[in-house]
Amino acid sequence: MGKTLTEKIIENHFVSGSLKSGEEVSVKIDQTLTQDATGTMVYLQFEAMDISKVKTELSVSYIDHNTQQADFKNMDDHQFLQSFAKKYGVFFSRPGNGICHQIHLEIFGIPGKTLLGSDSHTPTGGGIGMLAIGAGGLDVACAMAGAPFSFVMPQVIGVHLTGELKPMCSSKDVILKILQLETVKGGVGKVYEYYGKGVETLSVPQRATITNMGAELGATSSVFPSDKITKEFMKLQGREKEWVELLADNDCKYSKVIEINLSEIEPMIAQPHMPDLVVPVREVEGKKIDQAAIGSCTNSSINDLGIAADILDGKTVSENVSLGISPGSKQVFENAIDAGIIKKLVKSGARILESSCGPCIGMGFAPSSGGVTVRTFNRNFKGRSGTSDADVYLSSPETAAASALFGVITDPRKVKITPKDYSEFTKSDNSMIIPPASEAEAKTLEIIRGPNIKPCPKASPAENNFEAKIIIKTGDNITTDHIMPAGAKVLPYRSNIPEIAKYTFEAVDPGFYENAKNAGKGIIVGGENYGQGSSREHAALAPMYLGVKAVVVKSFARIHKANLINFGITPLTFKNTSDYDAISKDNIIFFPSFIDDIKKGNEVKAINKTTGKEMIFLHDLTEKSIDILLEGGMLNYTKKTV
Ligand code: MIC
Ligand code: SF4
Repeated sequence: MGKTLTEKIIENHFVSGSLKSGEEVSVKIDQTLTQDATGTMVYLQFEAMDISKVKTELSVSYIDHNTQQADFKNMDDHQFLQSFAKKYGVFFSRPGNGICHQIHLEIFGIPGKTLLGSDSHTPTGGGIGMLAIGAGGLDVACAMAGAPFSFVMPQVIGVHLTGELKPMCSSKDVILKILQLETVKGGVGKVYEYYGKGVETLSVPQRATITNMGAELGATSSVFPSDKITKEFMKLQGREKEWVELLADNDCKYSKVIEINLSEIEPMIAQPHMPDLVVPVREVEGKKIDQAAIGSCTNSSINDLGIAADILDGKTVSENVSLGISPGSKQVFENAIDAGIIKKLVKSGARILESSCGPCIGMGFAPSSGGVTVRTFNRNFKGRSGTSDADVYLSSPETAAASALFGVITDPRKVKITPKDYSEFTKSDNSMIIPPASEAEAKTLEIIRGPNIKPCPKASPAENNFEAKIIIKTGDNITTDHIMPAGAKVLPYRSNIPEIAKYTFEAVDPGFYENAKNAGKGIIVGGENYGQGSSREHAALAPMYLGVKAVVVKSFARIHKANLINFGITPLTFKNTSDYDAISKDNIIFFPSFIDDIKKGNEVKAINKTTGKEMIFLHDLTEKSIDILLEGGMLNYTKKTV
C-alpha cells in the first residue's frame, strides 16, 4: 500500500517508537525556530544543558513578538537572544525583519525536512512541504541539543481539494470552512494532508495560510505536497536548488477524507470568541465595525496586502474605522513598496504598522472598549486583542478591506474589481539575518543578560501520597491565553517566571495567584480541550512555580499536555465525567498512592476529603513521561540521564 506524505517524512526521520497511529514515535529534527516571547526560556534551558553549539542542520531565533519597547525589558531580551545566537550556532533574525513563520517560508524552509518551533503556528511550514510542528520551548531546546522529538503518531486526514477559488474568495475562507466542520478540538492527534487537483491552483502563501490555521484545529500539523508551484516559489526566492518534489502515493490511505470544492467556497468569518464559530460573511453582513487589521502569520504576504490595496485604491477608509496593516516581513514590505501597494494603502488612510505580530498578540492597536474589529488573524480568544470586552472577527484580507471601506462587515464580492497577482514581486532580502560566529570567535563571545532575565525554576519530584487543593475549576476549551495572558503588559515578563506567575488565570479568576500560593499544593480542574492555542510553556511553568501538582480535565490539547509533563505537572483525565460535576473549587483531594498507581497501570486513586467521595483519574503516560514526572520535570530528568 502507498504512503501518505506525512508517513514518508516521518519514516525518513524515524528514530524509535512505533509508526502506528496513537502510539509514540520519535523523529530526528532537522530545523528549529524560536521567537522572542518563548525564546529566552528556550535558550536558558539550552544553556543549562552545557552544550557548546546547536546540533541541528539549522536553528533560527526570530524577534517578532515583543517589539514594543516601553522600557528596557524587551530590548534586553533581544540583546540576550542576539548574543546567544551568535555564540551557539543559531541564525538571528533582527527586530523589524518580520514574523518568524513568514520569514521561515521565504528564507529557510525546505520541503521534506522536519521543523520544530516554539510557537504553535510552526505548521505554517507545511505550506512548503515540511513536516513542521509546534512544541514547548523545552522540547525545542532538547531538539537543538540533538535529541529526537517524541509525539503521538498522528492519524492522517486527507483533505481533497477540487475546483478553483472564485474571485474575492480566499484560502483563508477554506481553512475557516474546515474549522467550521472540524472545530477547535477536531484536529487533536491528527495531521491534515492536502491533495487533489485543487492544490495546483493555490500558491505557497495561500497554502501556508491554510497550514498555519491548522493549529486552530488542534492538529499536530498540516502539510501540502511540494510540487511545481513550490518550485516556482523557491525559484523566486533564489532557492530553487533546495527544492525537492514530494507527493503522497496515489494509492495511500487516509484515515478520513474531507472533500472541499474550492469553487463552492464563499467568504467566511469566525465570530467572537473562538476560531471555529464560523459562518458565511453574508450572515453577519452590515454589522458596524470600529477597526480592521490585516497582517499576522496567517495573512500578511504580498497578495494579502495587494488585494486590500486594490479594494481600497482611490478611496478612503470609512471615517469610523481604523485600519492597521502589518506586512509579514521586511521582504513583503519592500516588495509591497515596489509594487505600489503601500502607496495605495497609505493614501486610503490605512495605518502601516511594524512587520511583527503586533495586534495579533495584543502588542498595540487594541480596539476601543466594546469595539468590533475584523482581523485577518488566526485567534480571537476573549481579551487577546488587549481589550477585554472587544468583539474580534477573523476573516480574509478581502473581507477585512471591504469591511474597512464601508464601515460594516461586508461580503467582498460586492466590490467589483479584478484581483491582480503580485507573486512576481518576491525580491529576496536576507540582510536582517545575522549568521552565527565561527567556532574560534564563538569562544570569545559573552552573553548579554539584562536584570529581568531570571533563571528557569525547577519542579520538585512527584510524591507517593499527598493532598492538594482544587484551586480553580474551569469549563471547556480553556486556552493558554486564559491560563497565561499575553499582551503588552505581561509579555515583557516572559523571562521572569516569579513575576509573570502573578498574571496566571488573571482574567478568569483574579484571586488565583494568592489562592494558589496559599494552597501550597494545588490541582487545576478543567473541561474538554484544556490548554488549546499557543505553545507557551509559561502556561505550565507558572502553575508549576505556584505549586500545581496535577491538572485533571476531560481532555487535553497536545502541546499544553506535553508542557505540563516537561515541568513536572501530571496530566490526568476523569474516568467518569460525572466526577467533574461532583468536584468543586477549594475541595481537598488526597492521593494515597500516586506514584505506585501511575507505575502500575493507567488509573490513579483519589479521595475528595471535603465530600468523602472516591474517584479514579486516568493517565496515558509513556514510560519516558512517567520517568520525567518522577524526576520533577524534563530539566531534572535530562540532567540525570545525560
Ligand atoms: C500566539 O499566537 O499565541 C503566540 C504568541 O505566537 C504563541 C507563542 C507565545 O505565547 O509566545 C503561540 O502561538 O505558540
Ligand atoms: Fe505572532 Fe500572531 Fe502568528 Fe502568534 S499567531 S506567531 S502572535 S502573528
